[in-house]
Amino acid sequence: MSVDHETFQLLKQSIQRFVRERLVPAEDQVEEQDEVPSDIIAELRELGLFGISIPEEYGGIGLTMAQECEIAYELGQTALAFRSVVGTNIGIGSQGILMDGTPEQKTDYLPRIAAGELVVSFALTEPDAGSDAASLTTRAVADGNDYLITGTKRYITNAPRAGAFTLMARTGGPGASGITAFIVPADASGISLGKPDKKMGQRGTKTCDVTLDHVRVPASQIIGGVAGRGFKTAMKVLDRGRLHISAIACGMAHRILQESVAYARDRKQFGQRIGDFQLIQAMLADSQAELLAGWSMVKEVALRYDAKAFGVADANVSMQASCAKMFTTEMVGRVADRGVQIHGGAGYINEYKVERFYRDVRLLRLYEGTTQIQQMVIGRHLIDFQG
Ligand code: COS
Repeated sequence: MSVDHETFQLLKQSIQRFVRERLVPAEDQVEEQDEVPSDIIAELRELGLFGISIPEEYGGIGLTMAQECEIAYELGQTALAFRSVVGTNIGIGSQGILMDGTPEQKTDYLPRIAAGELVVSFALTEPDAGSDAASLTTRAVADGNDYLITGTKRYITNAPRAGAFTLMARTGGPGASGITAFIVPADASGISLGKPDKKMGQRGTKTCDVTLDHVRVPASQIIGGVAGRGFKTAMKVLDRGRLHISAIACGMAHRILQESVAYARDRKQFGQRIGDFQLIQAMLADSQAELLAGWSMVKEVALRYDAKAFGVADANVSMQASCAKMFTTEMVGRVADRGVQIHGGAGYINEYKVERFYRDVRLLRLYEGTTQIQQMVIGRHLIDFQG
């Protein structure tokens, strides 16, 4: 699955133009209204952005991971709420179905997901199961040919927009092997949504609790049709998601650096541009070098990901995806911090973009696995596998 170089360049240029001409000018509106306007969501759909990672045979664009990261880099250069609208369809919501779903599940769901007709969310996290995902307690109990699912899922991105959830629930005993992945329609009886979460940043993104009370789903909704494989599906999805987030982090670092350079050229103190002071240049240089390091890492790991059979677990690539996620999300935190510092007091004022980007990027170090979880994945790999 890949798109030829020329077609890809045209797609990338159209996304670059869309980000610059349509999304960047709408950032203030999203920040003020805490909502991505519906006409922009329609345009994201027309551009095919919901389906970039889904193969052409299912109606998507079928980008490789390396290509997807380049698009994510572009989308990272504006308020992260726009990316979030399409993010679960591109990544964590759809990929479990694509990697491990039955042929029927793929033909039934993927074309609608790719078209953006169906928004799909990933429901793994629970009130008492965050980093320790294998301890989740949402229960799916067999009842004839169905399962009855009961439990609460927390911080579920796009839940208020979702038409379906790829949801991990326990069908067996404790630990990872007792977990099964289901596709659960959002309108199933017994599902209720919590109040929208009030977050530190990323205004316009939609997250909330999803509570399931004896939600009946047929056994045919088990991803791949086999119980007990859900944890591995979730981990493979997260490996991929972590690379996508790494590319977003680099795109955002690029934008913050641009904002910082523009301010440093414009702002005058002590009779000259602050950008002419070496202490300001040092901060800009550190950010530029770290961005280049992070982006080089993401591109390299994405190529290695593509070199493996799609969806097949590879401990080495998982470890490298964690390296990329850890480095780039910490990197953008430092870039944002320097961005605020370069802006001085103005950097603490909401009308300057760096103030909100500083809040927005804080989440990147938390979701799809905290930095400490990435360290654990890397550390364990070195101790257990490295020759
Ligand atoms: N790909 C495929 N399989 C994987 C895998 C991966 N990346 N990582 C682990 N597995 C498999 C293991 O091989 C193991 O299989 P076996 O029992 O057959 O050996 C099984 O899954 C359990 O793995 P492990 O013992 O490593 O599980 P742990 O409970 O120790 O958890 C971590 C591993 C901590 C890495 C996992 O829980 C995790 O990623 N937590 C963070 C969750 C997260 O990112 N949440 C964000 C919410 S979504 S926005």
